[in-house]
Amino acid sequence: MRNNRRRVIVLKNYRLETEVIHKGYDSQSFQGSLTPPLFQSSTFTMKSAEQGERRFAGEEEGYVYSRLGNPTVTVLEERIAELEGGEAGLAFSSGMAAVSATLFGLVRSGDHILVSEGVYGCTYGLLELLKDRFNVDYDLIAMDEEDHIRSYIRPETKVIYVETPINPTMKLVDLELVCKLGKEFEAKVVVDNTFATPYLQRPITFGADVVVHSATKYISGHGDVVAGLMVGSREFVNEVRMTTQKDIGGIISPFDAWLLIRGLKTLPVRMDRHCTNAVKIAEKMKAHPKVKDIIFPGDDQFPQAGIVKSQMKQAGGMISFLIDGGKETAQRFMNELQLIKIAVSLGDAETLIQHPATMTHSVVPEEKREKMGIGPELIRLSVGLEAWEDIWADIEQALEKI
Ligand code: 3LM
Repeated sequence: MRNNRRRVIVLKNYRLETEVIHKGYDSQSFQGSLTPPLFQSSTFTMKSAEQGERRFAGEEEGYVYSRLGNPTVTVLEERIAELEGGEAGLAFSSGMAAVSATLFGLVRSGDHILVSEGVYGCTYGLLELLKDRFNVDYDLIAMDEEDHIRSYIRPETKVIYVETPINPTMKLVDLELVCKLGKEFEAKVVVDNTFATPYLQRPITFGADVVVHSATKYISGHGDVVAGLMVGSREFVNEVRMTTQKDIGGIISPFDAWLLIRGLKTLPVRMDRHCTNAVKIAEKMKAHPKVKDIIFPGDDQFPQAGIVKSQMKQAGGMISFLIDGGKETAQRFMNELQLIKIAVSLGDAETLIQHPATMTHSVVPEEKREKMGIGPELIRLSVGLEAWEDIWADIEQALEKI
């Protein structure tokens, strides 16, 4: 944070569990306030007209207007950059604001984006919008085989965009492989790290250029904020800050940034519990005769278990599963739940359940949905922080009723 008071520069390289609590904030610069102050101010006063001129000309550092920067938001941006291992961070009003500002910052008319076969429904919507209105083409492809990926790369391919784990099919993308191809073909690799969070997976350490997040999810962790984050090189972050973010305007509110700073402090402890709860629930589900299949990266028979091992610290807190009987049975099962809430979003303290084909991914045309692996039998569970025995008891009683 910029401030005239005594500033203690902390040079130590702490571990992630420490940086989620301390990075980007020096309490002694702010009258000893343990928590970063909330600068709930739209604008910043100048000492003189000349100072205003210098700040607008970029000749003097300092805050001007909260669409261009805000001290509370700066703490969050420095913190997420450190956690992801990138040079700089940028906060947004939603995950989609982060995804759209990133893509608008990277592509021009005539370019091509290579996309993992399966992305969040509104990211798919954005790709369609880019194609229809801005002449930016894209291909959704399985990214398991190197030769298959290579066969889709063209001279116009400027971005490789992946989610891993993919929402909601839980397929993984090998980050080392896509980053290698990105470098070879000079395409920027963008990774949506929402499902894993930097605690479980750090794409930049594999060579990714940009990481985006729906901070609405695990980073907030409490279901009370809609926000997005992006991390990349200082040059790219500055460019997005001063172009696609400044002029399109999807900035985070200082209060929401403050809530995310608070949420981030407990990210590692929350993630540990989400992950251990998910392992327990997945084991129980797998053994239940009414569950046709589970798709969970923590399962020892998960087909991409090798990728979990090579790039994730733990398998995460999301489980997708199938029960026989199509949409009607899936909905009947969901309606029988008592503790678990039917809601989109994920990563909250509360266990949430949703039906992707009719909810989060309903905007994706059926034939593309099927290709992504999102059929009417698929149900997505965001395992919360409750006692796993209570979560399982609720699932079990609902399964018994169908
Ligand atoms: C959901 N997902 O329930 P926001 N990237 C990923 C996401 O999962 C999401 C975004 C970006 C869900 C939201 S559906 C109406 C609710 C991997 C969001 C976009 O703009 O913060 O919602 O993030 O899967």
